[in-house]
Amino acid sequence: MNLEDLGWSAHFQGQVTEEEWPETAPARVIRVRRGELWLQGDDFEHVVPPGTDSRDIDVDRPALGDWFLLDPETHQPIRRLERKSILKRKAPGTGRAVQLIVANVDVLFIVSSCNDDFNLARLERYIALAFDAGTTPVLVLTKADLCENPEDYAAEAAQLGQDLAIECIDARDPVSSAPLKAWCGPGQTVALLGSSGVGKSRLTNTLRGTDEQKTAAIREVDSKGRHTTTERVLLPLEGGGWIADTPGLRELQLYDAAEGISAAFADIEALAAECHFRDCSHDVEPRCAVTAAVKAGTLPARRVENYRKLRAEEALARETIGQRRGREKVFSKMVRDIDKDLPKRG
Ligand SMILES: Nc1nc2c(ncn2[C@@H]2O[C@H](COP(=O)(O)OP(=O)(O)OP(=O)(O)O)[C@@H](O)[C@H]2O)c(=O)[nH]1
Ligand SMILES: [Mg+2]
Ligand SMILES: [Zn+2]
Repeated sequence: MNLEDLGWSAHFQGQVTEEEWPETAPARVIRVRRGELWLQGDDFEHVVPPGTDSRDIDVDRPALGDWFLLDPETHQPIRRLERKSILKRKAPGTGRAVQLIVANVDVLFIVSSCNDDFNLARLERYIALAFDAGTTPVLVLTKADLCENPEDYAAEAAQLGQDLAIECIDARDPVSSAPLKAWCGPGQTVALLGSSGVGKSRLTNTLRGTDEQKTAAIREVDSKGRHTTTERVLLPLEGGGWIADTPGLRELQLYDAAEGISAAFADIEALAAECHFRDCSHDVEPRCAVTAAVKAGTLPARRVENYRKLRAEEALARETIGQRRGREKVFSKMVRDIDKDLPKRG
């Protein structure tokens, strides 16, 4: 396996000095299993045991897809290279923890099915997530074969962005899934995200021509998946790219994603620039270009509502991040002051 096939590029090479290069072996995290990091180098594999670092807010923790420089003899990690992109979300629950999903992804396949799973507001979250990470979103609508009108789903999804790539497929069928190969070229890293049961693992298998990833039929009563995939893994594609299969997400709460939200709602932000009031909330204000577009029927009210909701969530999260930083500052000053009071040693 050569490093380019693993996704190595000028972005990473540029972070390694000439002196350092002969003294290190680069390797990529291809599996995260109960805190263990499985590293793949050009001619070796190495497993790093779970770290003791339990800081839950730390975005510097290792993630699937990360690149490390290792000691060429012992294969111990020396340092992690700066990421090209990181897909992250607020960890489920009420805490403030961030969950890192996959690093160094080029293209995000946002997978949903042409059934009850399909939800525009949720798709908008995924699109914001993709843009925030600096990856290209592709909407993959599976189970087109089980649905009479897949084109209706595609047409609805087209509201979500003019240049958005949308593919309706039967994820079990290599011919139907073939258009997705355009994003899976040599050195490219593609990640799959979506609810449980939408066919992420099935599609992974189809694109790879294997049946390595376990899949399971969804529950008949409510079309919900069974959370079959339980670990994140990066798998090689035939054409030289890599694909990350991930466990289905029950919810997607954005984390520090203001830029992603702006990019996902670029149409609304362009209109907002025309509003009479600079701090217009596009609600009750007069001369609001956004509500005017809704009235004219050129912008769905649903979309504006979700935009406002995501922005409000973001504002709330931001406030607490700020408060937290404030607390940390006070705390570290306290520690310094305590230090000052201690008798000098030696
Ligand atoms: N008919 C049809 N079945 C599909 C399609 N995509 C997936 N399936 C089936 O749907 C079920 C769920 O697929 P999985 O690949 O396990 O779903 P997943 O997204 O990986 O689910 P989790 O691992 O739980 O997150 C399996 O029985 C698949 O064979 C499709 O496009 N058409
Ligand atoms: Mg799966
Ligand atoms: Zn307005």
